Amino acid sequence: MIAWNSTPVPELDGTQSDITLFDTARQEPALLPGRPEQSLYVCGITPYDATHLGHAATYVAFDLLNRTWRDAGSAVHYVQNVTDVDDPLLERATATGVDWRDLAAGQIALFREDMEALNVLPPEQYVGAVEAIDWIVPVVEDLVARGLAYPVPGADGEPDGDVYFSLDACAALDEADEARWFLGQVSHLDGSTMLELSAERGGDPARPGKRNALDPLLWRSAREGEPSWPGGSLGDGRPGWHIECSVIAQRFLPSPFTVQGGGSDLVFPHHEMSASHAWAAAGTPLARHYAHAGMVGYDGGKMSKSRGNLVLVSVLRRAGVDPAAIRLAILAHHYRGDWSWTDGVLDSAVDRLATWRAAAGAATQDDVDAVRDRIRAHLADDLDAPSALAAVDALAAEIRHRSASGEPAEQPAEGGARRGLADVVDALLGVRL
Ligand code: 5CA
Ligand code: ZN
Repeated sequence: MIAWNSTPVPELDGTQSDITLFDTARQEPALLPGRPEQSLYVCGITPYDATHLGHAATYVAFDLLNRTWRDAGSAVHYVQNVTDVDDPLLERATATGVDWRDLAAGQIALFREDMEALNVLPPEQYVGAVEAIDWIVPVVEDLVARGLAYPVPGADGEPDGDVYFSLDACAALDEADEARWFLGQVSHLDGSTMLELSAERGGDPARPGKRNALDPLLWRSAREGEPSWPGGSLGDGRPGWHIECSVIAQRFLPSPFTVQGGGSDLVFPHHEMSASHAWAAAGTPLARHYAHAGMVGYDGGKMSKSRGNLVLVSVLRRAGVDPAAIRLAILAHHYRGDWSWTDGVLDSAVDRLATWRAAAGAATQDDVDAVRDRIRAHLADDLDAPSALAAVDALAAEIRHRSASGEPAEQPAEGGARRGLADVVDALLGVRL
C-alpha cells in the first residue's frame, strides 16, 4: 500500500543527544541510546471513520519521535499498518450499505491527505492487513503445530475451526529466559482488569472452548457474508487483530525493534498480545520499548461517533483551518496526558501560529541557534512539546519587545532570518511557518 508524501526535512546544524522516553512496559522513563538505525512501529487506523483529532494526536506524537531521532543522526525505519479487514470495519460497512473495500479505500485516502497536511512524515512501509494474510497464515500454522495455538469448536451454529492463541502455553516457553514474555509484561494489569478490557476492546472472554478466557483469536474461519482468504491447513478465513501487527512488524523490522507505539487504548490487550505472539513465533521480544499517547476527548468527555462529537481533521481543513494550527494545538499538550479538544484550544493555536510567523522575520542567527538548542533539550526529555513551544513563545515575546523598544536589528540569520526559525520549527516540531 502506498503511504503519503512529505516535503524534505530541513537540515539543521548540530545534533540531538540521546533521549528519554516513558516506557509503558518498564513503567518509567527509559534512556534510548543513540543508534545509527532506530526502528518504529505505530499501530495504524482501522479505516471505517475519518481521522479524528485523537488519531491525529497519536501520529503527531510519534512523528516527534521520528523527527527527534533523525535530528540525532539516526536513520529511522518506520512501519505502520492499516487494519483494512476487521469486525468494526465490516460492521460499519453492513450498517451503511457500503462495500467494506470501498469504505476502507475512501477512509485511507482521507487519512493520507490528513497526514500530509499535518506534516507527519510517512512510514517506509505502509501495510494493510489484507496484504499481510499470506505472511500470517504460515505463522499461525506453525503456532498450531507447536501447541501454542488451538482450534475451538463452533458455538451457536458458527463453524468449527476458529484458532486461538494459548497464553498459558506461551508463558511456559523458555521460563528461564529473562527476556521472555509473560502476561502483564506490557500492561502490568491485574486479571480482572484484563478480562474487562478484553471484552471492551475486541476480545471474547466468554467464548466457550477457550483454554484461558483471555486467549486471543488468531484465525477466524470463514462465515457466510464475510470476506475470507485461503488459510492453508487452517481453512478459509481471516486473521485476528494482534497477529496482524506482530507479523507485519517482525517481517519488516529488526527483532526486537526500538519502539512500539500507539494510543493508550492499545496497551491491553493489543500490545500485550502482539508481544506474546512475537515471542511465541520468533523467541525474541517484539520491541525494546512500548510508548503510548494519551486519549483525546471532546469538551471533557469521550470523542465518539455515537455521541456525534467527532472532530475530524478533514472537516477542519475544509473549513479553512490552517493544518499548522491543528498541529500546534496538538503539540500544546504533552503526548502522554489525556486531554480534551475545545474551540479554545484551536483559537489559542491560531494566535500562536500568527505570533510565531510575525516573529520569524526578525529572528537573528543567535536567536535561532539558541531556540533550536532549547527545543532539542525539551524534546530529548520525553518529547516535551509544550515546553518546546514555550521556548519559541519566549523568543517571539523577546523579539516583539526588541522591536517595540526600537533596538536596532542585529545581524539577520544566514540566508534570511525568517528561513532560519522556520527551518528549526519545521524540522523539529513539524510546524510550517
Ligand atoms: N487499527 C488499530 C490499531 S492496529 C486501531 O486501533 N485503529 S484506530 O483507528 O482505532 O486507532 C488508530 C490509532 O489512533 C491507534 O494508535 C489508537 O491507539 C489511536 N487512537 C484512537 N482513538 C484515540 C483517541 N481518542 N486519542 C488518541 N489516540 C487515539
Ligand atoms: Zn496494531
